[in-house]
Amino acid sequence: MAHFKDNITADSLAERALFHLKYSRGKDLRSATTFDKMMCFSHVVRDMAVDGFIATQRQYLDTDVRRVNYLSMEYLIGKMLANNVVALGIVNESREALKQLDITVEEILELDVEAGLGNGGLGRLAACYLDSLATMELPAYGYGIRYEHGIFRQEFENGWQKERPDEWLALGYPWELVRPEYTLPVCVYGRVKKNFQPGKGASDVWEDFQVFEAVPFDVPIIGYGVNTVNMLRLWKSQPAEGFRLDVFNQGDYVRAVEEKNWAENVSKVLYPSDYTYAGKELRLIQEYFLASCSVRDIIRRYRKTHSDFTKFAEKNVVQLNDTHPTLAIVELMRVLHDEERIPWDKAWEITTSTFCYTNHTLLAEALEKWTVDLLQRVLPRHMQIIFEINHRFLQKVEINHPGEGELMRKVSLIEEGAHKQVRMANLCVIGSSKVNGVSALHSELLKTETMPEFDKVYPGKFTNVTNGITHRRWLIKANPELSELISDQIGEEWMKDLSKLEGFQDAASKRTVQKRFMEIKRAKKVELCETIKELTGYLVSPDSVFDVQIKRLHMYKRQLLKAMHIIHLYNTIKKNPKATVQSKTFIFAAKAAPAYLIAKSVIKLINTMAEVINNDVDVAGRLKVVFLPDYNVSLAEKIIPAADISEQISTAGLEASGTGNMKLSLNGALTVGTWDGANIEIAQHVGEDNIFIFGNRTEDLAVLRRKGYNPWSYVDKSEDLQAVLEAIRDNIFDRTQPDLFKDLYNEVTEHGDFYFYLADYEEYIKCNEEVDKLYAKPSKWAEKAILNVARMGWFSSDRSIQDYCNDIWYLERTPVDMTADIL
Ligand code: 26V
Repeated sequence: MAHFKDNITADSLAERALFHLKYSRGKDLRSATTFDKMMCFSHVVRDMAVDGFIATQRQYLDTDVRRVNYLSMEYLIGKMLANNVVALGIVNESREALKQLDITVEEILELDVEAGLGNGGLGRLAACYLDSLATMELPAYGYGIRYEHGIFRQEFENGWQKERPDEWLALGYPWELVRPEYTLPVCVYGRVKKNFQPGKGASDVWEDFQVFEAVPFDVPIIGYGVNTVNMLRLWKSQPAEGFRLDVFNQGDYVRAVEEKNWAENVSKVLYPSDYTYAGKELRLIQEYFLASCSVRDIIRRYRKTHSDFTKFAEKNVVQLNDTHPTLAIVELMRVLHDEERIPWDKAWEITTSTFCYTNHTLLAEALEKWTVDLLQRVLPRHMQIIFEINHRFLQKVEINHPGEGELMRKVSLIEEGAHKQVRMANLCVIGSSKVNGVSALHSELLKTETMPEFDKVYPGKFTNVTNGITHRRWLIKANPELSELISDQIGEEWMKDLSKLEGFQDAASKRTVQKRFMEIKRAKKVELCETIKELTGYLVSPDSVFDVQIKRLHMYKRQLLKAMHIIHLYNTIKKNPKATVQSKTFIFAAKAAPAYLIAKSVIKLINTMAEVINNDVDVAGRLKVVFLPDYNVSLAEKIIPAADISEQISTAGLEASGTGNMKLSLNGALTVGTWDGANIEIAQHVGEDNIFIFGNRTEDLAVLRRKGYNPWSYVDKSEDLQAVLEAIRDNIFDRTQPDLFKDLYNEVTEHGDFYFYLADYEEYIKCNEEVDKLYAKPSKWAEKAILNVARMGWFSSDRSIQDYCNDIWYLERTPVDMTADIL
């Protein structure tokens, strides 16, 4: 099939770039900065994407194909230029073309803009899924919010995290296309009036609302080596056109302009606290903003080829990325019932067959519950609809489960109490045809522990889709050297179909391959050393083991347990300066939610430790600690290929899946991990001999909890642990501030050690000793690392998307024909 990059040469790329330099940026080659060149080259690539984009949309329209609409409050897509150049297969042509612009690819890639419109795993997963959907030629739309400020930039001041605004749009974002013609109004506040019409009965009319607008910005998502270019549609809020300042606030012009600003605030900033739900009004409006305009955009598109709603659910599936866009369920009901006048039962049937819901965490503090009061005020008609959904649902439950009052109470959409609340997860389950968790363990716990009543009410609704990652960004792009080694051994088929990576297993025992693998690892470590020097000033050795823990900072992820291990090693050397300790560099990167004080203390502790340990001559050459600031997708792409050890040490049962664990293993890092989330499935795929598993399992912790867990029992029997805890309690790293880390000490002792640090401590230390023993046998180590790479094929997000297609979405592959005359 013809491809839209056919006929692209280095010369034609250079010519187009010079055209954009002149007419998009108003510069000639002499006055152009590196940034200008990056922007104009990105525009050249975007132009190519637009050709594919138009053909793709036309193909979907002409074939009236079933589509998936992925609704997510977060997308962590990271830098796009390199990814797009790889996807279009124009790497060599680009290199050549850029020479004609007197610049290298590396120089312009450095200046590409990182779109950080997400907090962590959930947002990055959405980005990997968009990549797979396009590559697998599936009809898909991503819907999200174009936050003016994405996840905050993290700086350290005296070792403490300081948040700075992310200004990713300040100099212009080359990948978006604004589409003002598809602007939609969004309504909030107001009240509901009963309207009686003779002969027609009563209907509920929402009135006196305030209106603002949603403008879509489309980011093309280019499939790898195919014609498909899907779109990520990001909504920006703005005051409604023709907003009458005099009407809005008579006389006081300045106040009126000020009040007009509230509409701009809706898409102003990403909420940076994952896992802690705060119940803020602006957040609710953001969620409704995404839900409302996305639903109506989907309807608008459907209407191009349909005159009624009978086929709506056949032609559309809407996937809810966690509960954040749940109001989409209610919004679709409102449009179908109130605006389209479809009877309730029919509207409900269409709605529930359209939606599906993915749960991403079992942590209670992340569960979204909006108070009835707030919902009533912001979205009065939606609150009524929620009550009606609940009423009808409970009636059915009563019939099928008579007398089960406790079950009724648990499945109700409304949590009773002083302040009644709407349980968004319950609304998702009731309003969806399928509900999935993100790893085998997590899905099982969701079904049996968190929502067993719903499993009883809806047998068969709960299912699992284990997360995956796109190997195109996380291997081909991030680690071209390792990719080349793989291709030398097994050819290039694996790039298209990661399950083919299996073939690389046979090379694991070959000395020559092991040697090349370790050389590549070292080269990636040398590159990272340079980055570490730039970011922290610390010099670390590529000959030390790189032990990596990179993820959001959360107590359940237990960065503090890693810190305790480091203190243990430090104490060991200080006590016996001749002790043989494997030379290691501990690398952390993590953002803490701005209000999560104890998490911020962990950052301060590790930074304080780093300063002492990295300057202590007694441990020189053996221990180094670095905390890299401002963890984001681009930094992950530099760290992951250089990692020897991947720390995945969450409290069992609490990490829904993890995806960093997959990226690290795919790049040949050995996992040190608990029996949690996708670690379990990684162990099953790479083999338990090729992973380091330690600690209490979910069921062990259940027993400990039941019996009454006492962290002190571990302290009493271990002098080593006592010394580690005292080091934290007394802050041996800075005696001038002895109380600094009392909260951390209390967390794992006095306050009950909610996350079982002490219960897992001893096994963790022993496990790390096993790691060192293995590292002392380089050939064995290399073999296991290579086996990790070779056996990770199953964790491609292509496989996850295939699972979604088979069990949940039922989409058809829709190749895009470029031969037709499109322009
Ligand atoms: C929750 C909340 C609560 C309300 C305020 C804003 C906010 C923002 C994000 C979240 C989501 C936290 C859930 C999350 O990111 N879960 C992670 O999802 C990954 C992808 O499935 C998975 O690999 C991680 O294990 C899981 O922690």
